[in-house]
Amino acid sequence: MTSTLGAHTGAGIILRGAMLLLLFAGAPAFSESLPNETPANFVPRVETFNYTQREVMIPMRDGVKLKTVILVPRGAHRAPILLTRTPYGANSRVGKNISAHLATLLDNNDVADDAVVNGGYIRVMQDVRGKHGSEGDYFMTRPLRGPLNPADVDHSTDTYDTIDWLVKNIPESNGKVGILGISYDGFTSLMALVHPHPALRAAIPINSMVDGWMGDDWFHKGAFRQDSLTYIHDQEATRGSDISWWTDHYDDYDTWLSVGSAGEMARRHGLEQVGFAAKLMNHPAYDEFWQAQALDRILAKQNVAVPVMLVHSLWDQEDIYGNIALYKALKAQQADTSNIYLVIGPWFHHQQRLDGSAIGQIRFGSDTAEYFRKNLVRPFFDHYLKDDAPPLKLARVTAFETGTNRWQGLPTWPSGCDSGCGVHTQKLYLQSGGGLRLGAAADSSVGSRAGTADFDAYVADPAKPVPYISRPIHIGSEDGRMSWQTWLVSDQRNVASRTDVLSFSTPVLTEPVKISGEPIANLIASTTGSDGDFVVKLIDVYPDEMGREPAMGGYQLMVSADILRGRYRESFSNPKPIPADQRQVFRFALPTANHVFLPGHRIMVQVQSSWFPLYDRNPQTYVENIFFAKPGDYRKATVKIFDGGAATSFVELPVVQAGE
Ligand code: PG9
Repeated sequence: MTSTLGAHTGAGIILRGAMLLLLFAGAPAFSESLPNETPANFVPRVETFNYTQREVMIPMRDGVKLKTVILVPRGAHRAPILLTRTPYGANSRVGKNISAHLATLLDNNDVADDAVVNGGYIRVMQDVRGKHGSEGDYFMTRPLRGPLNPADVDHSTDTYDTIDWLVKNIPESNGKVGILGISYDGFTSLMALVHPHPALRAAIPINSMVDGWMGDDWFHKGAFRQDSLTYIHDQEATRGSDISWWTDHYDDYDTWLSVGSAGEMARRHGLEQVGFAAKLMNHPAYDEFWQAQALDRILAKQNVAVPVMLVHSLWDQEDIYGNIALYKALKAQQADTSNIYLVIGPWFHHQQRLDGSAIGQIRFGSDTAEYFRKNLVRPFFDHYLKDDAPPLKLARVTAFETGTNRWQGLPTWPSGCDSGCGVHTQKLYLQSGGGLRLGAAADSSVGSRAGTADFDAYVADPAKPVPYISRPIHIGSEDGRMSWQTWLVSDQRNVASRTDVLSFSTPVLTEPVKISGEPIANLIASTTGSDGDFVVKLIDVYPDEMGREPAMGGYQLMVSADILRGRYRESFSNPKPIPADQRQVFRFALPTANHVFLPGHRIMVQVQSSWFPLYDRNPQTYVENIFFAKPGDYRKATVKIFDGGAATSFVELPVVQAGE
């Protein structure tokens, strides 16, 4: 039955086909007759737009052309130019919403939106060489010409050549250029300050990558930030960043633990094919490779004459080190720093372009990012770039004080306050059994548990490292769990009761304790291993109950925290094994804070030996290069933190005292 029907049906098709052929006999074949529906060049109708968009390839001194997108507000005349140079795609930097209105185009995407939209600036975004639409070769945060870059070009020359072209080829401009950008684009903004073009009149580098080893993207004081591998993979595998990192677990904790070392993870993802991964893994210590490209060192040797506003985020999950380090270096080494401004805000990395009212559950009482864009960015650029140069009424340092949630205008950093205040180091002593005491020298009889021990101890097991946020860790997800942006404010109670995390806390405060600057950890510790990591977290513990914000009762907010790889305790460039079971000093600075611990709160310090998988695990057995540690190298160690007796661990707090 089926086969008869099939035969019949087939014959019917053949018959109909023959009739159709007869019908069209004499007509030319389809492919010859129909024009392509896609024109060779479609011309978008943009006459109603309130801006024009030009895309140009700007030639550099070596002939390489860089793709550049130029947005000119309609009617612009003698308008200054704001430039951003990026490896992330000039087109995607321009704006998410294709719109006839510049405001909609830039909305939620650009720190300069207020200046451009309301101030009439020309906005320019450029792909750095080797990425996206630009020609040439790519090198990760390409170092300046010299031993690390034998070519004749670098970001400083490319910015120079770009600015030279812009001021000669944009007739609507007034010939003055400002540069700005966040993170990598902050790094390129800083590079523009080396032998700057005379038309470059102002710069706002935000959350810049300054020193990838000491405390920005790649390492923090020797401990490797494993997500760097995913970044390097996506960034360097292709010009267009169109191959993405893969995972094989939902929980990043499992993904990284199942593989072993970071070097093994790199191998499994084919990272030997990209240039930067090998460079990074072959330089685990702070050697000449890192020192020679650290921008704070480089710029402090130059004279930074272009007015600069350095912008720092207090909870920057990527580049919490760089801009403050650069500010300190310039203040210490440059004779005239009257052009150097500093802004410190309560933000995560790149939050300045978003809503700045809160990070996660921590609220700041107002949109601090909008304040920054409107009251700091815009007047700064207007003053230095506009023809009429409106006066600038801006403090040298504008800092947001967390805890009290208020902006401060300060003469320098750290200075405590406008006048009548001073920053003094006060020691916060760890006390046996979990106490913490501010001020007076340690008293060996105080807090010692039954007078028997002058230490607290834990077993650090590389097979069960301390998670940096609660599991499952899936930071890329949009499912409402802890995100990468907010993790630095995550509640530390999620690890406080682990047996490999020590918590020390003051009694409830009756007076506010205000700190401005970098706390410095001074751990006196021993380990049964021959290497080990030390994480120190300074925490604001909220009152047990919080009235209008009930979910904040007892919240443990990290105010400042960092890690030190123990082998670098004496020298960042010359690692040394830790002698087993001998007290050693582990002294290291934590990131800048500007915080008031309010009455009713407590100050807490937590100490632990892993922060996983954010940082690679220390095998706790000294090996030449931890990137290539073998499974057998990872061993448990008993760590003692000395917190009683004559030599007691402490944290130096930069306490602001009023009335001096
Ligand atoms: N923090 C990122 C980065 C900067 C420089 C090098 C590598 C990564 C960024 O957000 O651009």
